[in-house]
Amino acid sequence: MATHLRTCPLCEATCGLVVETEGRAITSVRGDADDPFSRGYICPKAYGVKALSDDPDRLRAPLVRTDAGLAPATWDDAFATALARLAAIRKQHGNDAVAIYIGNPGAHSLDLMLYGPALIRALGTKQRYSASSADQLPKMVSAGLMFGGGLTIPVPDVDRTDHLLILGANPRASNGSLMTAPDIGGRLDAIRARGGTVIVLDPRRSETAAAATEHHFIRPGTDALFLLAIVHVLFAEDLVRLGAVADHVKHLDEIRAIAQRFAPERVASATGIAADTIRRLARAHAAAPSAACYGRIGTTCQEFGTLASWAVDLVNILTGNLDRPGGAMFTTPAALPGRHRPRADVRFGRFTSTARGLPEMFGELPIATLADEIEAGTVKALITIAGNPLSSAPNAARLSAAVASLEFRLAIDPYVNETTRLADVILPPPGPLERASYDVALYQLAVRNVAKFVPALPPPDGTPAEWEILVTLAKGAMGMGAAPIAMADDAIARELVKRELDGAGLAVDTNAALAALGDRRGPARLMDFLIRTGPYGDRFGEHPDGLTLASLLAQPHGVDLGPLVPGVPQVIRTGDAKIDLAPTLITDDLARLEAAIDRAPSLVLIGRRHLRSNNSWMHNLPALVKGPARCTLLIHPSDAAHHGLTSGGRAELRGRVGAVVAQVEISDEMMPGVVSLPHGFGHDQPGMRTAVATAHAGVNVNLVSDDLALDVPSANAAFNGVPVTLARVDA
Ligand SMILES: Nc1nc2c(c(=O)[nH]1)N[C@H]1C(S)=C(S)[C@@H](COP(=O)(O)OP(=O)(O)OC[C@H]3O[C@@H](n4cnc5c(=O)[nH]c(N)nc54)[C@H](O)[C@@H]3O)O[C@H]1N2
Ligand SMILES: Nc1nc2c(c(=O)[nH]1)N[C@H]1C(S)=C(S)[C@@H](COP(=O)(O)OP(=O)(O)OC[C@H]3O[C@@H](n4cnc5c(=O)[nH]c(N)nc54)[C@H](O)[C@@H]3O)O[C@H]1N2
Ligand code: SF4
Ligand SMILES: [Mo]
Repeated sequence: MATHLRTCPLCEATCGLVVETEGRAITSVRGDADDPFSRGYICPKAYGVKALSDDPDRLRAPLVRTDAGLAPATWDDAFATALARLAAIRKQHGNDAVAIYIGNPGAHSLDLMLYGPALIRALGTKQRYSASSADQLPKMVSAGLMFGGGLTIPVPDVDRTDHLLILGANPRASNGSLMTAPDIGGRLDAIRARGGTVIVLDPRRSETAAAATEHHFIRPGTDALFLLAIVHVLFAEDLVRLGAVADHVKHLDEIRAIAQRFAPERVASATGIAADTIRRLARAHAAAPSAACYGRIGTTCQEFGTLASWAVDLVNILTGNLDRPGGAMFTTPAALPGRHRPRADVRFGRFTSTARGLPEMFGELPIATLADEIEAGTVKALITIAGNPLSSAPNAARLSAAVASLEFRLAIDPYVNETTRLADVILPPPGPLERASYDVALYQLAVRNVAKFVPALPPPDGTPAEWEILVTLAKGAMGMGAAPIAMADDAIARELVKRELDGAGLAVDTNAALAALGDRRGPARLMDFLIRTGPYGDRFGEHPDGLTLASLLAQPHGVDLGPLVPGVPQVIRTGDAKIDLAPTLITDDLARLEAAIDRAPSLVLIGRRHLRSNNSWMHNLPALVKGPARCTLLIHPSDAAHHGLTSGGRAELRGRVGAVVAQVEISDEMMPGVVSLPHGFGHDQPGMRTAVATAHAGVNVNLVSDDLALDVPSANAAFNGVPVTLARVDA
């Protein structure tokens, strides 16, 4: 029997877990009361760690396609097949014929964060995709242009704020996103308990809205209009105060001029929010001792995602709340790759997609155009890692047909799901404890500065760790298949160290740093380096009491490095160190927003999340799918009556690209004119090996979401606000 202190990898909250094992079996999972960040909190999904470990459908060995379908194979054979097929395709069609897609768990996996880039570099392909362009890309674009870094995203300082304005987020179900905050429900309760205010704008009275001080229905896709009207009032009533960042912003006059166009009266009917309510909310935000504005999926996965993401931060900046306690603040993460690179303006479009000419952003193309690239013949093979794009991408039917037509498909994934059922080779990562963890990405977005490293348990004999899978593929793709993994890992470590030392101002050089990292290998060595060169690090002896991996290992519950601290101008990475209030790529999109003011689709579709679910991949865990069906079409009673629908009955939901038949659930928590269907369902595709999920299949909402409905500046998928029609389906 053994006890392990872990970090839950199942959402962005990074809760500390105490996991007990007997042999390889997990016997219990509970919250770690001594984790300084989560203080014992866990949600029901934490038990998913045990369920995942136990799941008989989770792959323990590779599968390779034979005439009889996917069949078990040895690791050597699976790697050999994958590398030979990829090599042949790259030789015949060039590197760009192989596309790679990294899904959401990539952001939660240290192995993938640190070694995914090595595989991408080895493949040398421009056809790079990820779940980012079906998620937070609009926020990355606005943060990149305003603050100089795609993840230089201000985080609401929830523990100290007096006033929190939430748009399009439901942290009481999602446990928070782009805001790492274990027990976010408790933290929101605390705002109200100390006399503060929580205001939610959402087309659904979500769990978060229901527990807020105030909730207002807002028409999907109109957040930018609402927020610009707030900005209008701030200028009109002389409430603009830049506070601490006053000397660090540019283009304030442009914003004043833009705001004039968005009087509350002009946007009231489009947003569904009365002009006097908008004025009152603007005044309250400006008057609060501290206030934060926060937007999430409802503001990014929509037609005006970049404008809405930008406007969220305009409100933070113009009310003096950026970079002040209780406002929206930047983190000071302990470990952050790329932190010492020189200031430079973010640039997009270094290359474009071949079919639609969409620009590269942060090195990637938008997932909504992958089907175009396959149909155009540019892409012949697809590697998916920790992703299920045939479930999660818009116009899933078209993408499925395109992926089925490819010459070769490789997946790194523990399940045979909607996407991997089509794969030619599937390489499964080991179990949830058999990986190291340090949340490099999520701690950059945490509401406190924290650090916690968890070592990996060794996988069963003969089973590679996920980073070893990636390194094996990377060295094979570089024609160095015979080189030992250790040698390739040394080369990867040397490259990272060399790159990161450039500009770090440390006395140590690459060789000395590598020598000081000793005999650690894999993610542990890279993390030791990143922690030591970070702001709390020992800087290889310059600050002997500073953090190292060894000192983190000695504090296995994690380390609290304190509340967020002001960071402007150092954190601003734009070329001139100024915050750009009016980037042209964003303001150029205002004409499209204004053209939409008078448009009034009669019925639109939005998404939602359930506490016990996680995108498409935790529906095979019995404890989490128990209870009433989750994949229901929520509809307001008046809309249900209009379409002759009854609760428990069925309705055909149709958009431009397709239709699904969903179970109806009538509820006045919906705004009239808006229906909600969650994503990540439809687990009844032929060839899937997910017995529990298939028994709770639901339908895939992305058969209805439109791959042409994009947020134009970012080309991110607009899942929310899809125009739809409804028809009753009789049994
Ligand atoms: N209509 C609609 N569509 C949406 C959304 C929406 O709100 N509405 N949300 C979008 C958002 S925000 C996101 S993030 C995407 C998610 O889209 P994806 O990332 O494409 O899909 P997931 O369902 O997260 O699938 C994750 C996959 O990773 C596998 N996996 C889990 N852990 C690991 C691991 O450690 N290693 C490896 N190799 N694999 C692992 C799982 O088995 C699963 O197959 O969906 C998007 N799609
Ligand atoms: N339990 C659970 N937790 C999760 C996930 C999960 O699937 N399940 N997924 C994880 C992932 S990948 C992500 S990205 C995060 C997402 O985290 P959140 O963004 O907090 O997640 P959602 O619950 O989708 O909340 C989005 C809200 O936006 C509303 N909305 C839709 N359209 C609009 C609009 O146009 N304007 C406004 N103002 N609101 C709108 C919806 O009604 C919904 O309440 O959650 C993560 N955590
Ligand atoms: S809130 Fe997220 S990190 Fe915490 S236990 Fe639940 S799933 Fe895990
Ligand atoms: Mo996401």
